[in-house]
Amino acid sequence: MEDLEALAVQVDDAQREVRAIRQLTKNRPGLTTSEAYAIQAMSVARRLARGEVRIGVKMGLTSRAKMVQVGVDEAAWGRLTNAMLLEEGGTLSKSAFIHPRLEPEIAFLIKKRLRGKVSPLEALSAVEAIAPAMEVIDSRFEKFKFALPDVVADNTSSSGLVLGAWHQATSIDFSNLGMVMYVNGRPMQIGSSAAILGHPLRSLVAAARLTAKWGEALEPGDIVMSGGATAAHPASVGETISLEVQHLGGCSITVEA
Ligand code: OOG
Ligand code: MG
Repeated sequence: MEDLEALAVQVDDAQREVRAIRQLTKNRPGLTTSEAYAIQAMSVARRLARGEVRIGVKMGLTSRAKMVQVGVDEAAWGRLTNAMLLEEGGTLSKSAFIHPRLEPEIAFLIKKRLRGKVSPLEALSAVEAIAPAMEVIDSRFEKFKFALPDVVADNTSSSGLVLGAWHQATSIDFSNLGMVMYVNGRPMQIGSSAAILGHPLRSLVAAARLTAKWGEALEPGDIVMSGGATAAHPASVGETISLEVQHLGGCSITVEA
């Protein structure tokens, strides 16, 4: 456990000091995914001890495009805190990140507790609203390279999120909505919400199941990020990156030095 705590300090320090570190599995080839989730819990506990507040969870690697981009083919989850929230229409300061990338996602706002094995219908009835969202991921590992235990220990690269307007989930069929991520007005990544496990609701079902495995639940008021529908876009200074989701509107952010 002490040994895992030391690894938690490593990833937490890398995040705070905006400094890439060596993959944990290079020094610890036997590191398991279970140990990695313990490291993640410890490193996020350090953030919470510094005053950050938990605001929900994120799913990652829930689309083929994402799995192919990073070479990891299993979905994983991470924790979101209030310090990660970026203002919609605002700026992302690139110097606060190592090598940030943006991903087009669908976010859920939870109104009823979800824990463990739930049906898609139960999951849907626990959703207050859905929103177009972009996640900022910023692997703490050199060259954005990792194996599953590394990325899990690193809170699944989580580092920021931008949310568009919330919409009542029951009024929209969000199984297959067009999603376009623009860079300075040019379409850069084009996909569909169907790329997220076939239906973003499946990502929510998976989030309830996976978090319960580690003793957690999705709580009323939580935000759940369903995972990138396309490959992530590496952010460059001067870019305005925006997402448009069919029927849901969009959100945007401008990258500054
Ligand atoms: C891992 C996190 C992936 C997503 O939406 O698929 C993720 C990474 O690619 O660094 O957040
Ligand atoms: Mg993501």
